[in-house]
Amino acid sequence: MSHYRSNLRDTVFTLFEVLGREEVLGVGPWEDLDRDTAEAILSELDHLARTKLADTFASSDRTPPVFDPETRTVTVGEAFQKSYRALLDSGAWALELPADLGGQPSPPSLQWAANELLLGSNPAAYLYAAGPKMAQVLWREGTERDRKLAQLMVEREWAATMVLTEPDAGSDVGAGRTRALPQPDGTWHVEGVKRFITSAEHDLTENIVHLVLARPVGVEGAGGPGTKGLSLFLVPKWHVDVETGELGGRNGVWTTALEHKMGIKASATGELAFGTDGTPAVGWLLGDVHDGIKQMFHIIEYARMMVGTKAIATLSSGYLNALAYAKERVQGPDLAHAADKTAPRVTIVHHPDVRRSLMTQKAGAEGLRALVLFTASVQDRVALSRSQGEVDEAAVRLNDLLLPVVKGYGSERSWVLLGTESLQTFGGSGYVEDHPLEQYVRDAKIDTLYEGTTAIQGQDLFFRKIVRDRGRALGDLSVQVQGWIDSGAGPGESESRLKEERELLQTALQDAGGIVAAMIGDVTSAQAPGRERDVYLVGLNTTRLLMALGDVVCGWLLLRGAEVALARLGEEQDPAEHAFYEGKVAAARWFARTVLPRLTAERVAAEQTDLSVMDLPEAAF
Ligand code: ST9
Ligand code: FAD
Repeated sequence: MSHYRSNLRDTVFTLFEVLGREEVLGVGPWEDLDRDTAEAILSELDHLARTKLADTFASSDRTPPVFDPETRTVTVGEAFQKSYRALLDSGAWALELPADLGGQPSPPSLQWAANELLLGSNPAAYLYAAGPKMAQVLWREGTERDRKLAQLMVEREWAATMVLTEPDAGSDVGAGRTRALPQPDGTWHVEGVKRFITSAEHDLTENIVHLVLARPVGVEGAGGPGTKGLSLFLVPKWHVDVETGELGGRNGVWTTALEHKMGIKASATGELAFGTDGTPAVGWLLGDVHDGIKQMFHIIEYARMMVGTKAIATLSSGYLNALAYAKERVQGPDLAHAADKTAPRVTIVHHPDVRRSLMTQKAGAEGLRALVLFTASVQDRVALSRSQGEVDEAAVRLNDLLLPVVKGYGSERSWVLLGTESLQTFGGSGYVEDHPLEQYVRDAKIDTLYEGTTAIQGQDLFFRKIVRDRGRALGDLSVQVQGWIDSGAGPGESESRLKEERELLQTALQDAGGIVAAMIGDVTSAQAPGRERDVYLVGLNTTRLLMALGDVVCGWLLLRGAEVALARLGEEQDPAEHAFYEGKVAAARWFARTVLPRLTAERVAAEQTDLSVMDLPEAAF
């Protein structure tokens, strides 16, 4: 039995019945796609996910890649290699590449629907297979030379890494000390040590191209302090002649150790030393321009969406595994007959507390899926306008606003629900290796950490995506949510119009607005002389706002789904479809009634925030 339980029915429902994605199929760069083809692609990838990808999820956790300190190489298990091969052979990566780089372009909404399946079934394989996708950045930002390298990365399926973190530069990327020295032939010698690098070394591909942030030295106008002084260098593991594709000697970049981690053990995370053993680590400056952090953020933005999607994919499978167990496991009597010691024992799905837990998981997983696919549908707008040589500014801003929510809120909610609810449903059996939950919980923890911790996502959301944006994207989103609430006004049955739930959403929207207003007040007062410390009040609430906004968006999207489902329930349905739509309505109502009211307390907490915790001496902690 596959560990991975997908929910393609919900994906198709969200994509087409709620978000109307047919709209973008058959249009512009996606003129060759229609709904049937899109569904066929998803169905094929779903099969791959549940079979060849899922097959090695557990075994590669138990026998992770091995580092040989003598040769400084990493060996990935043979079985895992098969999953990796199957993933590349599926061509799923091509959905994300432009046609001129060997891709078969598709709308981001379809890409992220597909990625959920791949990330949920075998996230490590997905990470190793990122090379052809990363080639896109070279293709977009690079010189002719870089573009040739990009083509090789795609044609020869080379791996790639994103290399930012150093021992003293994690969240604070701008503290990085790795340097790059210009050479007379136009290349650069990179010197320094990076740590925690995903796919740093392995034997899955003939070459690995490292995309490295380093600080150029002795170059006028470049290499200053902070992130703006960083440039992006392409440092291949093996030297390569980009004209012929021929590999040369070994470049001076070596993995010096692998981390022993809590989870995602199949994904090799290594320390990378550049130019430390006497051989220079030769690199090229991407695009021959010193614009490293901006170039790297093209990858980071993608990777933040990816990490959020990985998190919810795991939660969804965790929930469906828990549901299957709850339908089989017999334990205890029905609560209504508990006084009768001879009452028949029932499956645990009969117990109110198990139902509470299952519905919390279902609403969480389906709400987060809707958040990912809604964000991806905004990316459809961005990509479509770009393909016409235009920029849909409003869509760009809205996507920017939603990215920290997908990554930060998505990963936090997923990890907590996986641990407190999905694993819990199994009782002690959840804690042992017979079921995938113990691995899910270990593997999903990383999602709140890499690609910027939750704290970083909260700050990004408030300072960059709200304050710096002057609230435009947030205003646009609020108008959309308010529009949906108002669309239910007027005569008609309150039941079918979700009247009570609209009121709950209205209150939640106002509460989230209240949190924003309190924070804007604090950020404004911090501008006044002597009030600089008021910015701490903001810092105490950024994570709270991230979570509150996520709740509002998920609540809204679930309710939009419930509205569609209610309409379908009025039609003739086969029993499975009827049950599906009933479940959609139930999950949305559950979320509105049990999650959204909590935002009122969050607003009060935000409004009452003071500086006492900042005034407290460290010794008192
Ligand atoms: C990691 C990898 O953890 C883990 C998973 C491995 C995944 C590998 C495979 C992934 C698949 C990849 C496929 C690729 C496909 C690509 C397709 C794409 C075509 N948005 O605020 P400032 C920029 S890796 C955009 O002053 P500080 C911007 O240029 C490690 N840009 O920051 C800005 O200039 P301006 C991950 C942003 O105080 C400039 O930065 N590590 C954004 O200097 C400076 O901004 C982290 O994520 C943004 N949201 O530095 C580090 N924000 O303002 C987390 C900034 O003029 N730390 N820029 O526009 C942070 O993010 C910090 O906030 C900081 C602060 C470093 C940005
Ligand atoms: P720190 O930055 O030291 O943070 C410690 C704590 O302090 C966190 O809770 C953080 O939220 C908080 N904190 C820090 N600064 C602030 C602040 N200004 N305000 C509020 N709170 C703050 N990096 C790469 O470059 N490439 C990779 O491929 C890669 N893969 C990884 C794979 C794994 C398995 C792991 C564990 C890490 C990986 N990373 C990678 C590194 C990862 O991105 C960093 O670990 C992450 O950005 C956090 O940095 P740090 O670990 O140094 O924590």
